[in-house]
Amino acid sequence: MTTAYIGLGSNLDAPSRQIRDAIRELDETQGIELRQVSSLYGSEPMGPKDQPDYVNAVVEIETQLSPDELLKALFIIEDHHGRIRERQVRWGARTLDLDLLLYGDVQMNTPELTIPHVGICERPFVIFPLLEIAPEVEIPGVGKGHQCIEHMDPASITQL
Ligand code: PH2
Ligand code: MG
Ligand code: MG
Repeated sequence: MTTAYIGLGSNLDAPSRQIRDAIRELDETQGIELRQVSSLYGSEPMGPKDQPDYVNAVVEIETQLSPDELLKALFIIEDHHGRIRERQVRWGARTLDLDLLLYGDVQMNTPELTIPHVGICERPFVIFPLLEIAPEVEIPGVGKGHQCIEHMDPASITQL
């Protein structure tokens, strides 16, 4: 079993409900056990500004799935939420985004999957919810998670 962290984001079609439903679906997925769930956080969009604000959260899971199997499971849940990958603008609006943030102490970089996820340490809507449930988290290749927020404005996100 490996401890992994998943980042959830949504800014379309009742984002908070999308996030809550996705957390339930993760819990119901074979090979995934939900361990911890952060609060939901609201923030302005990173990227194009002509889209609604986002709701984000992070969950901790224990999993028997490999990173690739876990990524496939995340895609299936994203697809349930009507996410249309082909028509998507980079950093544009989406009903559900599930990002594999950390998988044990694994570091990998393939065309399909980069672990740790890029931007964990730079994005307030990822690092604050992650630290809420895992204050001592280590980001392989980066360092202590809490160091990431030293120069970050906590007001850039709102706990919902
Ligand atoms: N996700 C994006 C683009 N911009 N901004 C915030 N605040 N939160 C997100 O999850 C987010 C974003 C594309 O996945
Ligand atoms: Mg994302
Ligand atoms: Mg994604």
